[in-house]
Amino acid sequence: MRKMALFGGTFDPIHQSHISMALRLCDTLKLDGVLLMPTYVPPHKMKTSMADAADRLAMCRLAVEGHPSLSVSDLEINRGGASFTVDTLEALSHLYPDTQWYLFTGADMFLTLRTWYRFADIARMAVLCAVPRGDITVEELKAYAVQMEADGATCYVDDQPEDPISSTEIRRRLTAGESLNGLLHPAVESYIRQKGLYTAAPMKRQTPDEQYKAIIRTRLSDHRYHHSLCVAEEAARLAHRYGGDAARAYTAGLLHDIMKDTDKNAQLQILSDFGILLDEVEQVSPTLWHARAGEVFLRKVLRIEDEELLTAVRYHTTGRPGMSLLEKVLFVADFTSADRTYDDVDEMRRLADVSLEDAMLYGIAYTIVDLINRERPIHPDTVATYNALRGRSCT
Ligand code: DGI
Ligand code: FE
Ligand code: FE
Repeated sequence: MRKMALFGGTFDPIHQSHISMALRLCDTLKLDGVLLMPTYVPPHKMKTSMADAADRLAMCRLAVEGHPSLSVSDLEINRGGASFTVDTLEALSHLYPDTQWYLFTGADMFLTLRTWYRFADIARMAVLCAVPRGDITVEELKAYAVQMEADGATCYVDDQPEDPISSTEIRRRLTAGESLNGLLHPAVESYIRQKGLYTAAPMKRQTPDEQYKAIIRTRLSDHRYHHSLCVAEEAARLAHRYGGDAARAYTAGLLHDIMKDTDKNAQLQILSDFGILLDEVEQVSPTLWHARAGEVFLRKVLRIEDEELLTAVRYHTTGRPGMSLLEKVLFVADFTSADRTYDDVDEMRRLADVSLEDAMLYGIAYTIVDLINRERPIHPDTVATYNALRGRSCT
């Protein structure tokens, strides 16, 4: 039987002691994983400084990156409205059969558990866990646990107190412009700063492209960041030349390699978190993962909904038959951007200005030859794209 914990909270924002506590309890209780569940907060209950649900969710996803045992669920946020813990546990039992659940609650919440809606059912479905903190001692928690156990619950009270940092203190520091030194995951901190969250006077609104640049800057090496800016410029130029939407092509260029420098295991993790199965060639070709993981990251974490842009990112490495103008532009721009220096780059650039299809064919042929020389498998989408373009140029 699997052992999983449900760790609910507003996570406004999620901070490093949430993560270290989740990791520590996961280890101590020998759990297979911890599911972070940011709670929905109805608009009328939101304090003015509170981040909205999409931002809280995005920050959680950034904070768990690189921790395979931690994952994030949008169940309660997507459900909207108030969620009772008992309903969430019931939903999770269906989603994760054969799983023993553990419920992590804050020390203050733990001391009210017996008053929760359908407490008996909660106690039947989950082991109730708590961690002491400054004002609430282990003894106090254990005394309450004994009472709950008399009512049939199973409890676990940890004896190591929680770190004293709190989200309230973090928000106060952010509003006051004080340093956070290490209290937040760097990606969460830059997300907060980019989006101007928790500041009393929100900063001048950044355009989406400015936000995206800041986000890729923290995720990519200098070299890859430079490449992304060059691909953005080149994609905008090509889109303009062929009568497409240059602004959208620019954005696609900025974002296309967003997962390229992410740890390979973290790339696999985001794919499996969202139920993406890799085909046989993908399984043995880590260079193909960043395109698929990139699409998922843009969709789920950055909440981009432009399907054509998402598709362009997904297929930017292999191509696919029947690509749209935006997809072709991104695909070609990745070969002809100003930072590229391979042998045939001049020929490729010349072709790109004559015909996007001719340039794609040349680029794919080059890739296929290179893959054969390196004894690497060729993805079926690459082959299908090559054949479709070849067929076109033969007729
Ligand atoms: O991310 P970039 O380096 O800018 O460029 P890209 O996304 O086109 O990735 C190029 C890499 O992907 C290169 O190492 C070759 C690899 N690749 C491209 N097509 C295939 C492929 N690998 C396999 N196994 N099969 C393919 O069809
Ligand atoms: Fe790429
Ligand atoms: Fe690229």
